[in-house]
Amino acid sequence: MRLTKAKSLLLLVSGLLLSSTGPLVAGEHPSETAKSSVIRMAPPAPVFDERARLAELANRRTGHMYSAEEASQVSGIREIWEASEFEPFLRALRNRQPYRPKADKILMSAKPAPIESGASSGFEKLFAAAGENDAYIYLLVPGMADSLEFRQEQRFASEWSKSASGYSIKNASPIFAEMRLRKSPLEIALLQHAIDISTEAHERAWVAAGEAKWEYEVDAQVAYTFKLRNADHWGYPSIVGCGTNATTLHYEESQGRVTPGELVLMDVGAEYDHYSADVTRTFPVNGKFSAAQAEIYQIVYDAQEAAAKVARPGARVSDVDRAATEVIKDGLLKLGLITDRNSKEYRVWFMHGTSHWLGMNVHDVGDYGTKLEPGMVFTNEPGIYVRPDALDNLPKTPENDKFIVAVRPAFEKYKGIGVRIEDDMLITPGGVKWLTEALPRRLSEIEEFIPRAREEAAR
Ligand SMILES: [Mn+2]
Repeated sequence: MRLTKAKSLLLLVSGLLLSSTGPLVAGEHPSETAKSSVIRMAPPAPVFDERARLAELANRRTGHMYSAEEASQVSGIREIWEASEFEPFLRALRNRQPYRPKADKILMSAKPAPIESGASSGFEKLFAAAGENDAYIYLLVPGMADSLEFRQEQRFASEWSKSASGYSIKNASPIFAEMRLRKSPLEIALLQHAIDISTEAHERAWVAAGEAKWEYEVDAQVAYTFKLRNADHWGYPSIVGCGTNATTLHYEESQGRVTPGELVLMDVGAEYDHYSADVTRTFPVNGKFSAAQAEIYQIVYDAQEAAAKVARPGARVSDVDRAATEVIKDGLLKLGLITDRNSKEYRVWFMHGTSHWLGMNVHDVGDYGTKLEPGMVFTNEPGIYVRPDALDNLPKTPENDKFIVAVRPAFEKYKGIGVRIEDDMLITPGGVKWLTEALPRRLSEIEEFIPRAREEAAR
């Protein structure tokens, strides 16, 4: 079966949507998938019925080159001109001159062309607003200066604001961010496929870690699986850290030893057709958690469970974060790694947030104050990191001296253990769906899976 994989480029500066498409053969599955295996092979890529895809595209601005009629239907905009009219149009606006292209440059219009003499030009209200400095031009202009991606728009905005035109530039990015927060069924299918590829990558890496001497050998299984399953790329640089390297949040070097008895923290996610997975597991090299490793692991696992319980329509990401954090605090207090659960002490061991939006970017756009709605996707990723230098790096204060003395015995016991578990969560009408549920997560499941998969690989 053949399918066109749409690659789209949106260019908003002209007010027109331009898109380019490239063909891709998909749907037919690589031969290796047919075999039954302990490792969960990614299922075939989603193939969309052409009519369903077009219907979908009528609702989402991706991939398809719109006809003027389709563009009008989607946007409600009833005036559509050739992009070449952009410059003369803006020049006229600046001079408060009504402007209308020649008939052959008008792709769609609600008005007759040209403007009849004596008739209203339709520009009176706009020019009046500009006269009051109350007219706006919307562009994608991110806050950061010198953006590579939006250089054209930024240049335009800076040129435009040099003259007192009465029109000010407004950033359209929040409008797009708002649209990207809620995923359609098609977007969710693509995201799920990125997650399925990532699941297979994790499982292959767990098998390889049994024989590997170096972290990059484990990492190589991830790169291999992404290629094997036709992922675009990784969604973000892979993190594969063994032992104390697991306590470094953005450890991307993969240059360390793989040592039996240690844990490996793997935060890897594929990107497929623009959608990125974001998945972390922490597993024992030899397949069996030590008692101390298991204690830390179980707290992080319980924190995830608590976070998932409060994730439902109407809740906020901050509620999810709070639920996970409370469990982490209780656990750290019990282990003796903090002395006061009502303080910020837990931040020494859990120094990042629990969640971020997920979609076309691994840290997707969107307002974190938004109430959760069906179709929103975010990560659930608590962690505990007992960095060997954590206590040395605390500012020298009397409070910290007391804290260090109090937690020293527990610190010595858990030193060098880093655990993060990260799953991708879709809000549904009834609560939440774990898009990453196929990848073993419970401690006993991981301990059961690893020897079985390694045995199969050895056969
Ligand atoms: Mn993440």
